[in-house]
Amino acid sequence: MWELLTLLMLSLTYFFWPKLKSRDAKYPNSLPCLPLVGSLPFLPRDGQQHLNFFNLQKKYGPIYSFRLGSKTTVMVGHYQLAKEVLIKKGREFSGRPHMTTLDILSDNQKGVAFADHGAQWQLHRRLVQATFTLFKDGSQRLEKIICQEIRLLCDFLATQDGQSLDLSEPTFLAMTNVISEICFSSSYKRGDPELEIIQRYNDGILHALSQNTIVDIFPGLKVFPNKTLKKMKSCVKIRNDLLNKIFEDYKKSYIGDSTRNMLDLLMQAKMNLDNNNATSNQNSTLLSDEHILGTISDIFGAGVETTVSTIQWLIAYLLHYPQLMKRIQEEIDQNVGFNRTPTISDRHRLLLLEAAVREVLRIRPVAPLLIPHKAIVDSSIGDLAVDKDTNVIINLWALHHDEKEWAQPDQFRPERFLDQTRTHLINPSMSYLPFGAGPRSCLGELLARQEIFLTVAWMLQRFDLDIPDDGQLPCLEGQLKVVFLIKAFKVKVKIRQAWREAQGEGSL
Ligand code: STR
Repeated sequence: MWELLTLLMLSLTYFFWPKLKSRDAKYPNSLPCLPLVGSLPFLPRDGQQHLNFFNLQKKYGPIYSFRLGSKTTVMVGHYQLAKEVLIKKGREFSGRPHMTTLDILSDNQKGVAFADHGAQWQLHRRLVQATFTLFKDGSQRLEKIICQEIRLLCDFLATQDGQSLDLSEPTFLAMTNVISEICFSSSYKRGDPELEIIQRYNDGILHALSQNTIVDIFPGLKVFPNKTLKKMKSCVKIRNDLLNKIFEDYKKSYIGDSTRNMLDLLMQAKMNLDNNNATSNQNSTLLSDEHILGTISDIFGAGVETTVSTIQWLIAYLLHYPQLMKRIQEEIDQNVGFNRTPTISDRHRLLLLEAAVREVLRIRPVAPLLIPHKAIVDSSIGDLAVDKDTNVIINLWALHHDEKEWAQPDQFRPERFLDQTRTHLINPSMSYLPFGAGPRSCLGELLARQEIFLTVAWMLQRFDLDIPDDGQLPCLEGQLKVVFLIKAFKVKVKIRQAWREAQGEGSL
């Protein structure tokens, strides 16, 4: 009996013990590991993930690893190593791991954000990039589309003069419309019931992703009922139904002769592939309806939640530092005045505002742990070996809060991004990658930077933003739901006296 049990234990240990690889290769420091469960018992469960992983650096150094189930994950928390992963060896680390929740969200790695390295990901990434070039200039100029939506947003805020409201709602409408113009050349009117559906499934998806479900660690467990997976599935279904309907309606009127938006580009690419590959069907499957939907839904999801969140964070910090808000308003008054609205070319003039945008992307990065990467070949980071199929997570939070790189990293100080004379923007540290870098870098960086800058510039030109009468300041702690979200808060919106006076005198 005992012999049998010992034999069983030994063979279990053999199968689940981290395999010892090549004898001389040095691997990253590892958290303790037990058979079967790996490092699970040694990983902190409470509190913010990115902070926990940052704290573990004190004990294990800037790069360390842990095992969950049968998967090894390497955590990287220093910019030199992070740049090696993202840029220098970007291709080698451009894979994406399968994760149960993300596989549901991406319909098994379709689309761009969560698709593994390969022909499909590359094609779709290129098509999204091509879409953004459609909006470079002319009547469809990105700036024009953004300003059109911000104008509506500000006109709405003017109707709320003196009231306290949650700005995320009207901002959500504006940003959804910008992305909807880019994807389908269409937009929503305030109050359209579809907006509420989008808002609800976005919240549901983000919530489900924040649950670190056990099935992502032990995928075998997904056969059992699980609340988070159920919620994810239902939200994804609602989203797919909604986007599919837009897609089907669009197809009915599509004649294939225009390229105005992302859906046009995707459908045209599909037709070209179909025509060229009459014999082999290989390539056109990369652009099946499901694949097209995958990419559209990634862009739709990524384009809204991220920007709305950053604008919210920036406004929250400005409420905490009213002096700074005043100075930004003075800068706008001096450089833009009241006879015209701010444009993207004002980024060279509104330095304090631009510095504040950069600082908020540092202190509250949109995705503090980016999206997990995966080594697609045997590789290395620094002088440490990393085997094929190892997951690699970049702790952007650690980079942005590195005390060696940032003086008092927990303080919001836009001046860091300005030179001594405050007349030039500078890059104070290399330890700063708010949009990632390399082959997986953010596709929407340009769009996001324009949206954030313009929205806040327009708002501050026209309104004073204040804490509501109950004196409640926004909480700056945040909650990691893939996107690092701020807790909802209200802002009192007042039309500026100077604006009123300028309006009275005519112009604009
Ligand atoms: C937000 C909620 C939603 O409805 C759909 C998506 C899919 C794309 C996700 C997006 C999410 C959150 C932000 C992500 C984006 C892809 C790239 C972006 C994760 C979950 C970032 O890396 C910040």
